[in-house]
Amino acid sequence: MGNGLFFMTEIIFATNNQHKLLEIRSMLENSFRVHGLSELGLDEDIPEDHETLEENAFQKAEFVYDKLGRSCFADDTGLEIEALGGAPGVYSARYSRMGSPVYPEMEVAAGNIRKVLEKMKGVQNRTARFRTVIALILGDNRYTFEGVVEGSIITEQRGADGFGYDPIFLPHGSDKTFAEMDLADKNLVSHRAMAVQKLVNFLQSDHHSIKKG
Ligand code: ITT
Repeated sequence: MGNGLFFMTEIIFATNNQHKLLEIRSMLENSFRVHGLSELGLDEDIPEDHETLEENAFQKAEFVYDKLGRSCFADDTGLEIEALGGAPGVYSARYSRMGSPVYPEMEVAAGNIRKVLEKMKGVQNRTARFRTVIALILGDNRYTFEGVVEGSIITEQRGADGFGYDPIFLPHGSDKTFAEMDLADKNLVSHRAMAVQKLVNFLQSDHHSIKKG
């Protein structure tokens, strides 16, 4: 952390997802104060309509940077299932609302899980990965950090913690799904944790430090 006089203590996380905010806050609690958007009075839906995680992550970060004029980062995450050709991937958030089948009557996360389980019925190759891309805007500069966790899709939901696709994702080497892990355990191995660790290493390196206060 350089000469100890300079370090970034505050950063804005451009997300509307309270689960992501909780995860990242808990990872960074000893080094950064992470501000979510609602505490900054920004409650609008942030558009994300590109074809890659990286473009979407930048779209979210740029949106917030334009509104607030302050350095910030955003996270775009996808679940990539090998047997489905990488789907839902960049469309993970709205999977149950597009293509076929659709589950408009179900809450989105429940519908997304239902659709994956439906598409994976009888499929032998269950290999999948979560990929997170974090886009950071620091003044005039733009950076990305990626985290990936390999695992598999199970045949029935397990666990009540976490969010999104966590109940059907079993990380390699674990007998618990992400939804059966507490926050601290998920943060030891998750895609998001890996991307955040790279972000932190970068922010804490001498060259990119920002003056405290
Ligand atoms: P923001 O864009 O506001 O950050 P979001 O929920 O729209 O929030 P993404 O577009 O990155 O975030 O999420 C894509 C989908 O993947 C969405 O359905 C999430 O619930 C799911 N997802 C993201 N991270 C996940 C994780 O760690 N575990 C399980 N599902 C996750």
